[in-house]
Amino acid sequence: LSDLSPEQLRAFVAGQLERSRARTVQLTDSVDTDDLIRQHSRLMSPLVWDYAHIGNQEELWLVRDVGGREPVRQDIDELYDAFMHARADRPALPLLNPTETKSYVVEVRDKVMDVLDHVKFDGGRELVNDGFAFGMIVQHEQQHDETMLATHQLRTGSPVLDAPAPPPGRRLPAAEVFVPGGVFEMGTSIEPWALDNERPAHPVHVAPYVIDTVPVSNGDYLEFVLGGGYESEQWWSEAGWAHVQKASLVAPRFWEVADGNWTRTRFGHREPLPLDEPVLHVCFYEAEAYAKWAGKRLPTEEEWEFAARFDPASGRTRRFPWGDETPGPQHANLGQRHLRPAPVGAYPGGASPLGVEQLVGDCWEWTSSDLTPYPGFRAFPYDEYSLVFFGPDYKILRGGSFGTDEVVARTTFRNWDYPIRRQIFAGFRCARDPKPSELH
Ligand code: AVJ
Ligand code: FE
Repeated sequence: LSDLSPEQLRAFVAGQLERSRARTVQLTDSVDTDDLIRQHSRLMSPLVWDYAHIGNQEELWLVRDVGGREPVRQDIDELYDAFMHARADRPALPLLNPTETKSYVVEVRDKVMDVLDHVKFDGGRELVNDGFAFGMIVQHEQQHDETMLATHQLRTGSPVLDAPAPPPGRRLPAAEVFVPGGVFEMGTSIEPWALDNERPAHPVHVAPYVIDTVPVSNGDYLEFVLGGGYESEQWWSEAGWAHVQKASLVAPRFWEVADGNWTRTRFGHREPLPLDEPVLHVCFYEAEAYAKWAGKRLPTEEEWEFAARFDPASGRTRRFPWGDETPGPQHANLGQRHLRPAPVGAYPGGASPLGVEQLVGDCWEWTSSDLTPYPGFRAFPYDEYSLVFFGPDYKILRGGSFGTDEVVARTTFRNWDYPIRRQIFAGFRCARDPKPSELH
């Protein structure tokens, strides 16, 4: 982006804004008014809340702050402030109805396009440098679109979303990859639209480890289920075992079994469990327990990022596993192009130099790390994006899912959630310490 002329940057921003809005409109126009207002799960907002919240954040940052314009609807700020009302309480608020919501977001967007026409990208404001504020708002909308996609998955009734099947899987050259470790540059100081918690770039030493070539599949995970994994305390952490008992977990969310036939529900379709597809809708505790059962562990986020970015030939830290090019359909399953993870082995074109695959896209991957600030972290442009979440309550997820847009799916992007959450598109891969014989 730094190489673009102001006119090229303006066109790029306009294209990104348009793309995210088309997705938001698809996710909201595909259901009726009733479904927009309804609470599909206490874990989620009504879709119409996300929709207006997207417009409200855009108004706050781009119309008022960047543009210095008069507020469009200051009276509704409080309703759409995520910190004022818990998701479960949002349906009871005097929210804008779907028609009001649509005209509100359109009115905001019209003003934003005018702000974009006049903005000076090099006017000395850090918020506007390289179009950052616009990039932040595009990513905000795309992240809420993924959240709305998760709401669609929780919705009951006939299917409304459709997409072509992902590419086929393939047999892998090896189930695991040995990673020699070393020092790499973690995080970034140069990605113009990277968010505050991804910054700054800093050297990190990683000890040698072994990591799964691909995410754990439904077939792999089914063995753990059938092997009594959920009934055996020995595989679970103390907190994990307490949770599995309390929540009566017996299998990943959306799985069902009848007469020994396993099925799963996906956006309103019940279908045979696809054994070669990465497992989805498991919480951190389930991922951790599976890894222990398999004689392994979850990777740290340092190990995940090293596997995704380190090029042993040059010693350089890459942008993406496959190089510096932005993701294309040959690299990764992103952007709701397919409404499911692709089978394992489906993306040889997305392999890292070490030979690790499907790091980007398909499913978010739980890591063993808590959400903590990098050395030199500075909250920007607001404390409520990351700062208020730092601490031991949240676990880091990496890599993005089939529902993550490419504008979000940087290899430095850090997602986080509570270790009990399963409604997000999360799976995992395992890692382990090398055996002494593997170190020579
Ligand atoms: C980074 C995905 C955890 O959805 O809660 C959206 C992103 N922040 N609005 C979330 C976010 C403010 C955030 N996650
Ligand atoms: Fe938000």
